[in-house]
Amino acid sequence: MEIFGNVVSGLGEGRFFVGLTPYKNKFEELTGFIPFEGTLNVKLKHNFNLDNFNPIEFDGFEINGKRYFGGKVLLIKLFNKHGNFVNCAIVAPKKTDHSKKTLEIIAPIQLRKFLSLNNSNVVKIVI
Ligand code: FMN
Repeated sequence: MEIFGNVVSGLGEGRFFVGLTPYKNKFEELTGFIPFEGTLNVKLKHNFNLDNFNPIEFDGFEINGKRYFGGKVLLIKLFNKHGNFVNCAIVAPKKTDHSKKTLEIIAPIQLRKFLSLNNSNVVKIVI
């Protein structure tokens, strides 16, 4: 299945969460890569329901009495317009500011740099 979307900016909060050791460890276990500390946001034209694609669920945890939510991950390939791609994953935290049209993507490397992506560039997601 192929989905197209546009690169958009976030508030940079994804970076904080992905950088937390418990999330990092979970993502390494579930995806096989240590995630770069940051998420790439991709905006779609339509709502996207991760549950249609058998995502892997992960549990939340607590640090110093603060609760961090669990969520779901789905392995994908992300392509730029030149056909270059990276194996990465969609992360859908249970609690997020994003609508169902925006996907947060984690990868072993900085996607914007490696795939030469700027805001509004079209990307292809292959599930
Ligand atoms: N938001 C929360 O309020 N509580 C959480 O426990 C939480 N866990 C998250 C875990 C991960 C791995 C990610 C990527 C995000 C999480 N968020 C959580 C969502 C962020 O608050 C925010 O909505 C989202 O990452 C958007 O960030 P951005 O503006 O950088 O795109």
